[in-house]
Amino acid sequence: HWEHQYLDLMRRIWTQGDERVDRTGVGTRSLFGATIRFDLSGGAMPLLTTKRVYWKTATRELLWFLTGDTNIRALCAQGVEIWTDWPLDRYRRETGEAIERKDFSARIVADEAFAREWGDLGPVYGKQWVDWPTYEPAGEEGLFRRGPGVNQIAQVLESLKSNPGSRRHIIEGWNVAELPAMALPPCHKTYQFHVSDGKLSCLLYQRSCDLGLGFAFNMWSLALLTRMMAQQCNLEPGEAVWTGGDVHLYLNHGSLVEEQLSRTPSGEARMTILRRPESVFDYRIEDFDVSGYAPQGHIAAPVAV
Ligand code: DHF
Ligand code: TMP
Repeated sequence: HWEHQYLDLMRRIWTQGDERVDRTGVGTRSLFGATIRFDLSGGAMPLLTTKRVYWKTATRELLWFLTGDTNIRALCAQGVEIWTDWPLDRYRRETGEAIERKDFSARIVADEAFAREWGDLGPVYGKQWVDWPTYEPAGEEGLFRRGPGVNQIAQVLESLKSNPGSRRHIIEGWNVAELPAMALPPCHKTYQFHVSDGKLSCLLYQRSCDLGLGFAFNMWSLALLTRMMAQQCNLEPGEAVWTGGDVHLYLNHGSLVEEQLSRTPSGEARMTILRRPESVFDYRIEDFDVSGYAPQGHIAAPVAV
């Protein structure tokens, strides 16, 4: 079962990882450099079965990226709270107000001006994926103005169709000039697509991975994006290859690690895309049907902010 790659990595990090104090102050055990591969043929999807993964939440996040939006308002309005903690943290720090998360989220949804001021994550994934900023000379020497943004997703789709053998099918989130303005610099930062034998594969390079929490979402989204891109350029799904740089387990995830390592993977989730939208930007949550997913129970774990 593919999931043994994940469980083995988890065990290795927990027992042999380098223990260190990290940015969040929580502390991690970490290992540098790991790869997990998954064969997407036949509709198979890399959903962990040793805990329930909320794939619809992860799907809503990916669809939100593709709209180019970087404000959590659209997520909160759908009940998706996975990005709420970072704007909430900033709000509490800057106003000193001890607001509850659910009240903050409700206000983001109800009050557009409030959302504009407090709900934006800066130029993160969505912005870089579909509107990477460019600059062009403007009049006087040394002055520049904004040029048209680059839609990397559309460009890669175009290059997959016109030049499938290319080694340049890349979507990049790491915009060095804009990192200071982002709530978090991108973790899943580079996606490279590859066409071979009529099949579309994708390799994700994730510079930093919370193996207990974020990974399940990142692996799902990698596969989902590959399936959508494959459908749009009439290719069969190939492989999803995940590579991590600093792969870590937070020290307060001990009970999750113990519980998950005691479980045995079983079954295989499959996904059908019920419709072929006009473009990669027109998918909706109802377009995805997952069958055969019978995971063990969800395991809650705290997120380090
Ligand atoms: N920071 C840290 N420390 N770890 C992360 O995984 C992480 N992920 C981010 C932003 N910052 C992060 C964005 N992605 C959850 C999943 C993905 C995600 C953020 C949070 C999460 O809390 N998942 C829970 C609950 C999901 C839900 O309530 O729907 C889970 O059990 O999967
Ligand atoms: P860092 O910026 O200091 O590396 O912290 C980011 C943390 O968030 C780190 O634990 C990795 C985790 N993370 C994921 O694992 N997946 C994600 O998609 C995101 C956004 C973050």
